[in-house]
Amino acid sequence: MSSHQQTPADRPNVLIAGPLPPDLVARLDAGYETVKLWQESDRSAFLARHGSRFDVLATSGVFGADAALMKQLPNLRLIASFGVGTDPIDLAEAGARGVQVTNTPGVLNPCVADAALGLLLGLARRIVVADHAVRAGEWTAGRRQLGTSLKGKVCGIVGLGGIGREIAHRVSACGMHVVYHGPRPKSDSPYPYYASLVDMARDADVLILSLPGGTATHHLVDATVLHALGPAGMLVNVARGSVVDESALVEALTQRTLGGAALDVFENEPHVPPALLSLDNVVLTPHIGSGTTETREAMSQLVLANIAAYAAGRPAVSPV
Ligand code: 8YV
Repeated sequence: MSSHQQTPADRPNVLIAGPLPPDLVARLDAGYETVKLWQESDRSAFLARHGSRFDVLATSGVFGADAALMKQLPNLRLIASFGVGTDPIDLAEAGARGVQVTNTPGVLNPCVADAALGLLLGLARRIVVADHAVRAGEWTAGRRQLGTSLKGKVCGIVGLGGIGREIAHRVSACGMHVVYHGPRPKSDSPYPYYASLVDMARDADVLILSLPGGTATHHLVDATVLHALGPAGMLVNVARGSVVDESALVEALTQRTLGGAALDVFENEPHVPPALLSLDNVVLTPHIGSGTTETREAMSQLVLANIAAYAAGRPAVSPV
């Protein structure tokens, strides 16, 4: 058996990296030997003493799995991640150690795309600002700033993968013209492709980010891109905070060289730059793109299916 094949285990020992959804944790507890790493008061001491016990790590696109953690788990065979993004998982280290990595692709595409559309509408139609005004008893307090229509506007999607395509359908239904940017054109896409993100930002009214995070896309959206999007332009990010130069974004929003931003993700979550909190041209949500009961359940089921496949010596259901 090569080191890249999984070793079947009767009853895997599952280390749970962080507080995954309680019903997923309960089902892991019911099926396997589990330890909740975040509940250990001295994590390093615990791992030094017991790290060799675990063959499965259950983690997420937030908690990840770095090389240091993998080194403390010498018998690790499977990293089952709750989420599609693998940027906080050191895939090279996992590969070198023969550790299988699985994630939860596909099942979250529609809900993340819904979140992107909701953020865009919330920003363009000033729904969040209007809600605050009504709650503050300001319905009749002066003239309200009008919103921006989406119809006929150009929506530039950065990353036309599964989520990006779902976003494209939704904004098309609002009458927007879709264009896209990514590492290469997609032969099966009907939308115009831009090899240059700056060129697309210059031509677009809205940029929606739905690309993977990680070193390859770090600060892809920088001051130049934001400047090209311009004072009427809107940025929506449901991808990763790391893909945007957040300092440049704060500067552009406060100086009004960018029209507005609707952000579900941030560079240093859960930290949100304080300068954003008082702006009326932003919408801020706490990484809720996949956060519906239905989608989180589907994600949980995929995590469980991948661990069950490993336990039975079967191929992973959704390998990375
Ligand atoms: C989170 C996500 O993983 O799928 C992803 O990559 O960012 C989200 O779905 C999820 O919220 C778990 O923390």
